[in-house]
Formats: sequence, C-alpha cells, structure tokens
Amino acid sequence: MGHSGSRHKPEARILLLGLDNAGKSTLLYKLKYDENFHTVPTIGFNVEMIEAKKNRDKISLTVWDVGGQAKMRAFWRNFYQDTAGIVFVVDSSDVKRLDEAKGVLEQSLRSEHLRGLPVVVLANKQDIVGAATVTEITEQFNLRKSCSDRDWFIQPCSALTGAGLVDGFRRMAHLVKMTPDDNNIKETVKYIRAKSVIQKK
Ligand SMILES: Nc1nc2c(ncn2[C@@H]2O[C@H](COP(=O)(O)OP(=O)(O)O)[C@@H](O)[C@H]2O)c(=O)[nH]1
Ligand SMILES: [Mg+2]
Repeated sequence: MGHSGSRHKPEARILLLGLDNAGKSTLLYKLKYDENFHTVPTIGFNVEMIEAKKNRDKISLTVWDVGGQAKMRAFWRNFYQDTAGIVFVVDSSDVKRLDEAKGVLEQSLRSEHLRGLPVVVLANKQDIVGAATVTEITEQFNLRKSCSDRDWFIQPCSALTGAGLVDGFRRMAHLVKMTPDDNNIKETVKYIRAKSVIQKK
C-alpha cells in the first residue's frame, strides 16, 4: 500500500523481443543510461523502467528484455501476460537472419496473450553500411499483413549512436492502451469529489 504521498504514475509493461544479437540489451542501456555498455548474451532477463510521455501525462514503461537465445525463447510465453506492447528489435545488418527474425515475430504475434497489442519494430544497426532499410524490412516481413489486426510502426535506429531510440519508445508510449488500475480509479474519484465541492459553492 503506497502511503508515501508520491503520485502514482501509470505503468505499462513492454516486452522487448528479437533474435539474439539484435541489440536489445545495448539499446535498453543506451536509452536508460545513455552509455555504451559492454553487453553479454542475456541469460534470464534485464528489466528497466523508462519514463515516457503519453499525450500530456507521464507514464513509465517497464521494459522486459527476456533474452533472444533459442533456448530462452520457450520462456517468452511466461512474460506475455499483462503486456501492453511489443518492441521487436531487428539486426538490420544481418540480412541472412531476416527470415528467421520474421518467423519469430510472427510466432509471437500468434500468441493469444499478445493479441491486438501494438508493435513497434526497431530496425536496429542502421549505422552499419548495407543494413536493410525500413522499407525493405517492411516488405520482407510483410508487416502490413502480419500486423493488420493491430497498431504498428517501424522505426530505424542505432543502439550504438542512440539515433531513433527515443522516437521508437515515444511511439510505443503513444500506442499503448493504459488500463486504469485501482489507484487511478481512487484518484479519479477524489478528483471528481473535489470538483463537485468547488462547484457547489
Ligand atoms: N554497429 C552496431 N552494433 C550494435 C548495435 N546494437 C547492438 N550492437 C552490437 O550487437 C551485439 C549484440 O548486442 P546485444 O545488445 O547484446 O544484443 P541482444 O542479444 O539482442 O541483447 C553487441 O556486440 C552490440 O555492441 C547497433 O545499433 N549498431
Ligand atoms: Mg541481451
């Protein structure tokens, strides 16, 4: 029970998915600490809170990076519940693995728990010469079709330079639907009561 007096900030859980080596951990640290961490392949998961703005309100995105290695993918399902949005990271420079990435994205989109949730595809590693462009990835992934039942957006970025990262997560914040929890309802009731008292005067 929060009696700290701090204002409750609405929170949305975001699932960060993508093949191993796509740059998920790098971009999470870049976004959070604006530093280039030396990442090691994620075993288990990383989780970071990121502040974002949704319209005029501040919200926090809890971003779950659950590791992309094949043996970890079986555990993704456990993180699907209560998720409000998906950020799917692609290594745009690894053209040989684009089809594999496409398959993994499609598999995730088929999950019942993720039905209708907004997707932001981050076309990462755009700093590398020869990287596939967002247009090419949109075509190859057939995103218009596979995401036709939800809101989606594809954002070019580089976790190395930071370019495009804030834009990508701002887009996610814009697309997520916030489910009001108990706290929000209490605050709303308090607000309405305060208003009606003022209006009676
Ligand atoms: N050139 C370049 N390298 C990147 C970028 N993002 C990540 N990397 C590198 O790709 C490798 C895998 O990154 P990592 O964040 O561990 O991938 P993860 O398995 O998805 O968490 C690391 O060597 C990173 O330094 C990027 O935007 N540009
Ligand atoms: Mg990782």
